[in-house]
Amino acid sequence: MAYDDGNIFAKILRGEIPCQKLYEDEFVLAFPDIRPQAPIHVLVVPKGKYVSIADFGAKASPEEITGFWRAVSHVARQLGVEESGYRLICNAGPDSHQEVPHFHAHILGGRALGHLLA
Ligand code: IU
Repeated sequence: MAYDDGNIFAKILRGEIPCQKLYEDEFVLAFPDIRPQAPIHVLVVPKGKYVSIADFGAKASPEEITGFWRAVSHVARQLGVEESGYRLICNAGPDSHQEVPHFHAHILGGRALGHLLA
């Protein structure tokens, strides 16, 4: 799938739509999900234009990949869930209900999460 510059996260990254910035560096922007599924539900979005985790893994530079995952764990620490624990979810494709075609990770925490993901 080709990257669509009109997707909502692209607009947020360009500053066309506001968000509550929780963390930003050269590689990522992190902000709360508008439909939180847990007391803490934050999205970490790479600044590069990647549709999916497959696209990210195939096309991103080693610096971008390292920067992204470092930022994810940094944000989790910043949110105070490093000790209590949290779940990372990266939806990919129709069966996962990936809604926004710009790769991102969900950080979910702040309560005991269920054992099953489905
Ligand atoms: P998904 O993995 O692509 O399904 O996740 C997209 C998420 O983006 C989903 O949890 C939405 O609630 C969230 N979201 C948002 O935070 N802000 C928005 O303007 C839109 C979706 I549209």
